Amino acid sequence: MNLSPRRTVVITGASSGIGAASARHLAAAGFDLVLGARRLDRLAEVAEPIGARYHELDVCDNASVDAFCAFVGSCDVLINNAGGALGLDRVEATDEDGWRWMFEANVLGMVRMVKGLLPALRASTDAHIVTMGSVAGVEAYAGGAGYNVAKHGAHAVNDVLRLELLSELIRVTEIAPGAVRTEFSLVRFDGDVEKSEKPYAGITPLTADDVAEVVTFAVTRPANVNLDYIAMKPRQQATAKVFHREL
Ligand code: NJP
Repeated sequence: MNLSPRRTVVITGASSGIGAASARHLAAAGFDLVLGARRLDRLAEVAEPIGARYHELDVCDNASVDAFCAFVGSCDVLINNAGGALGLDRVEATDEDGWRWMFEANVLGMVRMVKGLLPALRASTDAHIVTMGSVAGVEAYAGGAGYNVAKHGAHAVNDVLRLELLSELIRVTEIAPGAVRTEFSLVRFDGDVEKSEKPYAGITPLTADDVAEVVTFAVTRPANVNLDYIAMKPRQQATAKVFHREL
């Protein structure tokens, strides 16, 4: 049993965007943090100012996940945030490698982390698994198939975990944002700045801090409360692709 009064949160994909913002918010809320991502320099920039421990992590690689989980030690809250989208192609133009990466990162990456940290979570008196899903995990859109498949998959795994871990009282929460201004779009469009700006044209998107506040709220509820699924979007977004743009 981990009897430390300070709870430890592990965040994957903490080198930028929502993961980095969540690290800052949760550190301010009094949690101990262990952060993982592939870009160590960026991870250090997030971790060092807030006194977080950090270690290189590629959730697509079993050996990397094993090494990271060995480094973690105790864990009360696992935040599966690592992931993202690649491309916006019609099904007929499917890039299979892109689909494979999305499935690896968003679905199997989460599964590997859960498998790796379940022993530590089981040793906690109040364990919680939070996963960053997406509006794309419950809604399809043209050009979204590869990402839709991945985030629908992550959504399903979350629902399964909530059932399988029920008798162990491990909380399972999915947070599903709409448009958030992070590096997400730049990654999706392979560094093409012009294309990556288009989803934000004429709207005020969510910020990573907006989502981090919700992450913090979810993991600071009393132990008897589980927030199963939280959808959040900018005021100007109604569905995955329907926006009120002021152009
Ligand atoms: O994007 P970004 P977000 N192993 O690109 C890491 C979901 N979401 O913060 O490894 C380990 O700034 C990567 O780190 P690095 C989205 O699907 C977003 O928006 O150093 N880490 C970076 O820290 C994702 O699940 C929006 O490159 C890996 C982080 O992931 C989550 O929100 C909308 C990794 C990505 O940060 C955070 O994304 C939505 C790997 N193999 C859902 N691959 C949105 N922004 O609009 C990537 O519905 N990372």
